[in-house]
Amino acid sequence: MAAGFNEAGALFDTVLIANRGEIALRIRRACHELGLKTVAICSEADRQALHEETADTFLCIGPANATKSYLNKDAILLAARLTGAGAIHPGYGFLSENAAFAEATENAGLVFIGPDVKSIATMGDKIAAKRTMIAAGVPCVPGPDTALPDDPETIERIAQEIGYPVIIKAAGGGGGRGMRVVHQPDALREAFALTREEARQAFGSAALYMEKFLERPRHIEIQVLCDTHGNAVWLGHRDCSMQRRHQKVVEEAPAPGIPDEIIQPVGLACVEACRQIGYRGVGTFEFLYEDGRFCFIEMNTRLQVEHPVTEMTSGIDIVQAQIKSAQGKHLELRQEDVTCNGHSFECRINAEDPDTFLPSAGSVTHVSWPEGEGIRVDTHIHEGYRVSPYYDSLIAKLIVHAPTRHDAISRMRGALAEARVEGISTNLPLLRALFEDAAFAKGETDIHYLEQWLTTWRAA
Ligand code: MV4
Repeated sequence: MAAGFNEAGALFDTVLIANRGEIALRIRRACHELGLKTVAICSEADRQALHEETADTFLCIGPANATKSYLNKDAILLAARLTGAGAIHPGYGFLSENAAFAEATENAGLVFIGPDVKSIATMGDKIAAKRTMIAAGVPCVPGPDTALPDDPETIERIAQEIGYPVIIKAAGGGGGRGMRVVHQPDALREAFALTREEARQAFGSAALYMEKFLERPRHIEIQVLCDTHGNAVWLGHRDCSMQRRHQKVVEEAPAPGIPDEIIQPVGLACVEACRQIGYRGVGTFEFLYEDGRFCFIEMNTRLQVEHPVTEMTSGIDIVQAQIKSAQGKHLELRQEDVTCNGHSFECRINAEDPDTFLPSAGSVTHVSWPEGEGIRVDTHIHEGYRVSPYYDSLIAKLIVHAPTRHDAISRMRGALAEARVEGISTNLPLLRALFEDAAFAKGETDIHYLEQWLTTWRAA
């Protein structure tokens, strides 16, 4: 028997789910549908919840503080060894894009359900990522694909060549961390020095790069799916512009109003990039879209929170597909088999204070979800569930699918009206108001829209 294979000749038959909340349940469901056993892990803060809701094997691996539990590599690998798990699914957040954890998992003889270590490391370095994309023909934001030097004159020359405004970003940043916009030459030196120091402190790498700053872009992303045999497809696109402080609030698929002939070559370039780097599993290419042009900014090497909107439009179970790819299975579909239908929205329902946006912990006294055609709810909460203050405030994702964008908005309005979560405060009132907004209904909103809208909504 080849190394790494179990008695049945499969790479693994048990998956340890190294996450919590709705995504842990989502992954468990996909595993069971594929005939795989699962092992759950939890922190002391989540122990009660797992006791109440799961018949699965579960191990409490550490205290509430995620550093000592969901981020504790050794504890997770030990849990896998003790339970006989053959693979680890990291979900999103936590260790999902941690190349060192992926490597330690493979060194322990286990399968990491995600891309290869080198792809994770390359995309974690935003300069290396950009260089990779340029080589593959993916359109990028104007600016060099090399780190900035220390010499002020050279930096000033680079900024002149790009044209103001520019943005300085940390190579080790991403997701909105470690970046600074510069509007005119006299602000460049200080912005550079401050970002350099932040990068050194926060990311362990002082490397910085510079780009043209796009002022009113939309955030559009492309979902890819790859096997380990050189096959890759893209599953359409999503618009994730409705965000506040880099936290997405509503996502939709497809991104509205994007001409097919503009996005097609971009999707094909993403697929080509995946082939060139030997990417495996699922991934997301993030773009800024402005004036009819796509500019790559980052690649996420994990399953994303908003994957359901693409599942709804493509009809493909992305989590199952990701796991099958990790099992070494051949991609069952070619690009021409991928057809996206209708329109889907996802609302992220957060346990948060409507005024301060601070997480609101407490006991859920009542919960009821809408049901019906084209409605899906991904959640881990139930009556009596105690929302703990330690983790992300996401408590549910309300997802709808309908033939047109207009129908999907109506369906979401009805679904939001029916949704009830009592005992804790949530952003449901905000979401209901947002789905009545005219500009949002037209699909004309950029990445700054929600924050502007919130200032008027909160004043009202
Ligand atoms: C930018 C940009 C404008 N121009 N890069 C923020 C998160 C990180 N992924 C990259 N980000 C941005 N990069 C250039 N050249 C504006 C943002 C940005 C943003 C991007 C996507 C979604 C929301 C955003 C909110 C503020 C700024």
